[in-house]
Amino acid sequence: MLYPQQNEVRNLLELSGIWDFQPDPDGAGAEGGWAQALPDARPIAVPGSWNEQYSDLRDYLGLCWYRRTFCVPAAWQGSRVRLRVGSAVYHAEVWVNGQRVGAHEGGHLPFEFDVTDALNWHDENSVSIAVENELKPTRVPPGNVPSGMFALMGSYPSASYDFFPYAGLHRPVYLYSVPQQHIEDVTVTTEIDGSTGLVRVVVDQSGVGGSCRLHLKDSVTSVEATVDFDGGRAEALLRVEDAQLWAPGNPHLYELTVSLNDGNVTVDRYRLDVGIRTIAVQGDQILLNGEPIFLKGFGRHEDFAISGRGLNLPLLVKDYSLLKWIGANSYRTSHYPYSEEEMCMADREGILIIDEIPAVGLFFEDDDAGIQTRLDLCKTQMRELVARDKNHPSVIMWSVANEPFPPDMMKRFASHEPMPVDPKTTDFFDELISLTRELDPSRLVTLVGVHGSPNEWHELTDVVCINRYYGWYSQSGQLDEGLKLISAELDALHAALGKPIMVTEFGADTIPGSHAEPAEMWTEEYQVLMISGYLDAADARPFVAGMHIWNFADFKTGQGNRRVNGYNYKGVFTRDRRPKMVAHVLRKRWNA
Ligand code: BDP
Repeated sequence: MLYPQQNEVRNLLELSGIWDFQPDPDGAGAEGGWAQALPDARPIAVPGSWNEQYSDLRDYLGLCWYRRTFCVPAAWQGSRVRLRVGSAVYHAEVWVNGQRVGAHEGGHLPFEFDVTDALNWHDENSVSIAVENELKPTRVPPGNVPSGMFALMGSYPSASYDFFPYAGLHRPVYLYSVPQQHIEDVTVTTEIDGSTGLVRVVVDQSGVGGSCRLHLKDSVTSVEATVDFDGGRAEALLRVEDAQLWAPGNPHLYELTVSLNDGNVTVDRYRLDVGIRTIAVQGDQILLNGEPIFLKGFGRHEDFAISGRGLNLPLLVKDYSLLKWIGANSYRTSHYPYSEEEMCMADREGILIIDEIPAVGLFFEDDDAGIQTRLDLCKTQMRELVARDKNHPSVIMWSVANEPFPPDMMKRFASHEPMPVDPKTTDFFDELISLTRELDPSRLVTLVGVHGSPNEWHELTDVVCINRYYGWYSQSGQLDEGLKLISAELDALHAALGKPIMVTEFGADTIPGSHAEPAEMWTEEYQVLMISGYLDAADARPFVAGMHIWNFADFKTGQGNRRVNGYNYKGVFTRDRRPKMVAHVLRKRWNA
């Protein structure tokens, strides 16, 4: 799915801004009744989360209506016009001029509808979007799950995950035009042959016939090819001699221009950045461009005061500057896809991404129909994510889930030995991982396991990713004991699985300004000792291919007896991006 673009042929109108807005707890606007007009509208910012903009809506996750008007430039007549929503959490239904144009389930991923036939060309138009984020066990991520860990912890609102269930239109809304015959999709994959970069480009168009001109260039290179469409598809291999490879430290990007030609006339055009790089696993190492790479970085969140989970561009720039400052080379989009603007920034700044679907808090205790519903949703989300992010060189690995809970979770928490798991759960991930590999054979696939996650699940993946909190949730206050256990478990996992291992989460809640000697839980000293201890354990084991600290910054959660102020305080930075003591320790270590 191509990101909308303004160029010589295509046009773009961003509809972000202040919209009319009204909560609809009783469903009074049902069947699109409120798509004509909102009876008692108040203003709201798009993008943004409604929970941060109005006190009475902080915990409200039911239906809300967004509405605004716009005019379409006359020059767009004759084109196809699409309405594109970057992210609506969790379910959205869309009307243009009172006419229903479609619906989408699942947050954090873009969707679009062709609205050409619903538009007024000589008058104002309206768009209405009804959004709700009700927490239900059969959604991904689930909520209001009656049993299991999250039910026990009793967090409010009752999400099955440890971050605030922000709701609303979180990313820009665009109206854009494409010509009648247009480029529908472009897929780029790269390989390396000696000093030559091989760039395979597949172009899909809406019609048939015509030719496709490809031009790949940077300041020294210019490679061109023209190929005829075979039906709706054209395919070419571009050879770049003395290619500059894309990698952290030198994230070199070439610009690819794709032109759809009918005879001598260019009917459509699309440009995208291309990074030439390969990613693979060999034995117990991750190889980027054929060389071992160690992933240093974080799990993160899209989270900030007032903007909530809404796209916040100054925050995005600030976070990348801090990632550079501290010497990180990677992060995971825990626990949902981040904005496309984030992915472009990662390409440009040379940050490696583990790209995760919103499959957090998966469980297996309900009936087969419930499990199947979640599997189908996970598959849809993976299809949508790969379609969105397949051309980003920064994305090196897909993550199919974070911490799915095996059925006998409580026993597993107590045990330090691997326990066999119900094969139906392994089949679930086998199906999801096989689909992911089919969708994109060029990248790695992982599943991020909770303490006690079965080896059978990790056997399915390219890289073993585990989240561990020895010294925090278990062995509390006994770091030495905790560090012995993480070391022993890393060795056992390596002996059993023989693959690269990453610890994708480890960390300690830390109240900034809290100190103790000797170190105690919640102090800055304890965070320093815990994170340093885990990093030392990894350094002593060459099969550990990466360490991601939980979390980059403090973030908002629901209310619960383990979450002071409704925050998770495991950030290396505070929520307003001030460094805690450990940030300086990491900066020295990662820049050494
Ligand atoms: C892990 C989860 C993460 C939590 C973290 C924590 O993957 O979302 O925020 O624990 O408890 O289990 O801090």
